[in-house]
Amino acid sequence: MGDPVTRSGFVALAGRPNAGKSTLVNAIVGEKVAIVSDKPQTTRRAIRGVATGKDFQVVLVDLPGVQRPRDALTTRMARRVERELADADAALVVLNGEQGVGGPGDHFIAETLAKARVPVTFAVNKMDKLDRGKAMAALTTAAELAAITGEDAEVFPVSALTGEGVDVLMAHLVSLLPPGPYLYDPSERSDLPGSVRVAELVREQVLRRTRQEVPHAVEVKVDDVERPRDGLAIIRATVVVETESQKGIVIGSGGKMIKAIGTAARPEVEALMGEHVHLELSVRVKHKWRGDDRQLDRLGID
Ligand SMILES: Nc1nc2c(ncn2[C@@H]2O[C@H](COP(=O)(O)OP(=O)(O)OP(=O)(O)O)[C@@H](O)[C@H]2O)c(=O)[nH]1
Ligand SMILES: [Mg+2]
Repeated sequence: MGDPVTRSGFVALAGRPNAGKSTLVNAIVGEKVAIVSDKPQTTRRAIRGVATGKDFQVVLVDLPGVQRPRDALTTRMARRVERELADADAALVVLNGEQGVGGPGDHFIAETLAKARVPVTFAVNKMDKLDRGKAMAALTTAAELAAITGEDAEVFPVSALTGEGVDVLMAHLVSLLPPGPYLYDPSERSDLPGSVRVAELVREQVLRRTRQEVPHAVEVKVDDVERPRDGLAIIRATVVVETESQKGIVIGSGGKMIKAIGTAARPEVEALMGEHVHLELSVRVKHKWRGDDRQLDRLGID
């Protein structure tokens, strides 16, 4: 007998905004590779999270929630979703069990994937929030959606938050991948550059503290990193907003809000970088950056 065969490949996650795709990727990878919030459209880029085992490597492609494009930003997000799904070895549809499964958005996703040639798996997420009756109903509707994509599509109940059901789902995803070598160094967990991960950790704290239009209007960019001595990084980052009033909200009275954002982000940034960090945040207005392709290029959203 030879060595056990390694299976490896890309599993792209599709689902409506807020379904818990990023939470699920983090749970499988075992590290926060994607930020999470209760606001829809948290994820703006494709983020590869790498889960490596003795005989498998699953590269999970976390994606923006599937939605109707409204501006240059959401158009880019939708195109990215299409491209990544076309390139993946398998697709995982994440359904929001708490919000109810089987709405027009879920149907659109199932019908889109029915035309794709990749194997499709469904996860009904947030099972921790469902009583028995609701759980049964969600799983039944999910099975109907799965039937649209093909007779092999299976449905798994999971809770990305508690981890329940995630191992069983993972074993199934691995079984869908072709034999092949590791695609990433097993020590890697994410393909995002460190500076983008830092910017995202700051944005996560902005999302937690703002409401309505503000979370959607915020982007964060790391401008530079200085190392005055070993083990200390001074990171300067800009929080970009669209209007003066949003700038006022993010700064807060007497600078309270921006200070709270920095204080909350710092421990996570330090954990990521493995050194002490001084975060210097400034806030800048870029009028209508979400509709401006040049700004999006500059912010690295493609
Ligand atoms: N109770 C419960 N909440 C969950 C679970 N998974 C995710 N959530 C919550 O659902 C919200 C959305 O989670 P995300 O992981 O950001 O969702 P997403 O699908 O990546 O959203 P977008 O990036 O906007 O498309 C957050 O508040 C999570 O804490 C779960 O299994 N149970
Ligand atoms: Mg997300």
